[in-house]
Amino acid sequence: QKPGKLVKAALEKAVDKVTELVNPPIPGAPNSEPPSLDEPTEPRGPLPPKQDQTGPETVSPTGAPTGAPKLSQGQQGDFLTTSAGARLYDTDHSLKAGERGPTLLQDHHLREKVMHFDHERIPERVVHARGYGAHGVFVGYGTAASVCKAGFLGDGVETQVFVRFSTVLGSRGSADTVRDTRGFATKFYTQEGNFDLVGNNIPVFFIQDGIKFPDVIHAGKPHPDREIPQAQSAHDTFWDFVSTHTEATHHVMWNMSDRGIPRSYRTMEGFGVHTFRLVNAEGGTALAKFHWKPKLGVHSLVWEEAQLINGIDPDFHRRDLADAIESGAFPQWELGLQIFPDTPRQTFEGIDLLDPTKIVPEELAPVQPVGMLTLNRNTMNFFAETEQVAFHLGNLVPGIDVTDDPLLQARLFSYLDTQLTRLAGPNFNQIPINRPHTAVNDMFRDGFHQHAVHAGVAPYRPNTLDGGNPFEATAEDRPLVEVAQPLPKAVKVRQAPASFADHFTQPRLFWLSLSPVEKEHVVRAFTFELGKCYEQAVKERQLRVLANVDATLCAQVAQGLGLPAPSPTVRPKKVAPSPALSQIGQTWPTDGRLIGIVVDPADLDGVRTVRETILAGGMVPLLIAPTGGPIGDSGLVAQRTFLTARSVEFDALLLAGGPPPGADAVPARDAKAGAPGGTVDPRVLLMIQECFRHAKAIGAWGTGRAAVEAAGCAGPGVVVDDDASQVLKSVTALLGAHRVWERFPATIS
Ligand code: HDE
Repeated sequence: QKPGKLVKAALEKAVDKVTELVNPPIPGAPNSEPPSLDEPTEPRGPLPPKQDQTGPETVSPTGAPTGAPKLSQGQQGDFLTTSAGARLYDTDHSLKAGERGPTLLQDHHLREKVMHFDHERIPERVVHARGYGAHGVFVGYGTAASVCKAGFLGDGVETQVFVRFSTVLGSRGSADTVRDTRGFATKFYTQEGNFDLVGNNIPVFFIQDGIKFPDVIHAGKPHPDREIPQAQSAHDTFWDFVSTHTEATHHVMWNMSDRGIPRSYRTMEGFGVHTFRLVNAEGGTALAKFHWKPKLGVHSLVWEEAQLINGIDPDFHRRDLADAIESGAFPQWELGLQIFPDTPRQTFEGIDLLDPTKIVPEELAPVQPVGMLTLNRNTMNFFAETEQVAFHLGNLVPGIDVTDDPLLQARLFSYLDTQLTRLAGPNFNQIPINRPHTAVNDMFRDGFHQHAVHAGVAPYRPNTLDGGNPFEATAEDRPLVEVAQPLPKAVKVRQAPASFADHFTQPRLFWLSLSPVEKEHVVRAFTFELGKCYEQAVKERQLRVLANVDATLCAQVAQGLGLPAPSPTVRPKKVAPSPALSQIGQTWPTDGRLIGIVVDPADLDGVRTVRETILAGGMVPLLIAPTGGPIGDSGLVAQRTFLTARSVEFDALLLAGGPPPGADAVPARDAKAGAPGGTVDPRVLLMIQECFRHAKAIGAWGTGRAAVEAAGCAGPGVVVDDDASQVLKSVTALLGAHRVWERFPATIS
């Protein structure tokens, strides 16, 4: 083509686009029914558009609105624009000298688009990189008033919160159900400023002094030569570290227990770990530990299940949380406090409260409920919220202060420091998710990513040019005041107190508090993890550590490793078990539990009734059929197929079935298994067998029983009956105990 023709064609195209711009097509009515939000697992149309996220008004130092637009400006208006707001007519073709010609440097849109894309990733967190967040509300009970004056704990006071759950070791794209500690970080947007409770699901930590944090993390992260293994503690450097640092033993016991593989974020406890100092309205102080108690109980996966899930659904925990919130099954945790007198020794019943490797058993200091957290809103944008949220345990409010726990003290430095790099500059508290929901009037200025438009001229104190603003708060204005804690007479040393030296009594306390099944799981976890190590010396050293915890534990792990069990080197102290540490033995609500139903065309009425009863009970039914789509003309839709379903997704499994052959005219069933001749599809068999192995309740009615029989599964927790509703009733009752514990072989008493 001649250049003239090319120019003409380009011009025509541009004119067409501009005409379209000037006369934009009228947005049509939504092309689908308004989607129902009550059951996220059903196929459905797109969600309604979400409101744009707006940050608080930008305020000048004198408190007057600056008139500047609100912070968040995502997706305003209908048209695609440049970041400077110019409307664009084409984002699919770069500007070229002719259709086949070179791309022109002047194409600002191309350069801007690619430049921005190139910089979309920010450094992941150095620990806790993989996480998932949700919004919620915290309501105080007022029961903490005698010990803590924090306004958000007041009776009926509602405070917005954002919670981020995380694993510790894995990278941002790692799997959810690895064996690891989980982070449980909560930002309370209180009227007195943000309070961050940055806790874990394990109440103790690996180390007693923050100076060792880089060491323990270097040991836990993948080996530096090959960057293997990802998100695992089952490797030599981890066990090399913990076996040479016996202070880590208590945390390791928890990690190797079922606590290291939670079923869901919703079924995890949370702990502030450190002891904090509380102040009441009269200025009196008390020491306290924070606890989050999940309303659904503490519940875990079994190890084989966790490993399978890592491949089958690496997003298992985040999906579970988001689905539950979207379906209205809002997860709840009660905040509780263990309160101790603030004595000069800072100990309770002989336990050093400044040692973060120690708990205080609940039997000695009960957890007193002070408020309720409800997570009720999913994030709108993962990056903006979950990725950019910046927690810091220095974010305190009047009534809560830190203690001299040397782990806590190092953390006070680390979080600010790490955010500087991760969020590229010092203004990260201006990011919408981090902004307090109360007036901010600091004298910090400028810096990368400064979003506030400070109108004053005198960011210093005292000043006369900004009318003296900002003013310092007086006692009546509820300022954040550090407790005037007297210091012990001391000399500067790099030493730990003698009370930090007992590394075995509490690991033993934990072990002795577990039920036989839980102990069995701990033995298997140690055996698995050490079995993955290559270095014989590491395994032997860790066995010597276990010998000082408990002889049975040590002997069983040693047997699994094929090594001799060493003798203890430390005489165990007498210790009373703490029943509160066991996860087994109670009945819990079944809200949000997932029940798989292998449908049978011979009993669609039964399936429909069971499905409705499950929904009415606040649980989630998932229909599994040989193929996807509508199931006959029943109005039911298959949510999983034999190809997409795997047992690990369900908390219980039901197998529907018509009346037994001969009972009436219905032919022998073959549709359940989707296979001819009445043989059971091997994928259904596998589902039943895995559920059985993982101690899940299984129910079958009618000819559904045949599949259970074919799988060779019988015994406790396998419910068969002709009446579907009876089966469901029994299975729901079993779910309340989480698992059919009797199914695990108990070799330890
Ligand atoms: Fe953290 N920790 N930590 N940590 N931690 C971080 O801060 C650190 C510790 C915890 O969802 C980092 O913003 C040191 C105990 C959670 O964004 C970093 C020490 C507990 C999260 C950091 C500890 C925690 C972090 C990495 C030893 C339980 C995720 C990214 C002195 C009480 C927060 C970041 C989120 C994150 C340092 C020990 C909990 C590097 C130095 C003990 C839940 O600053």
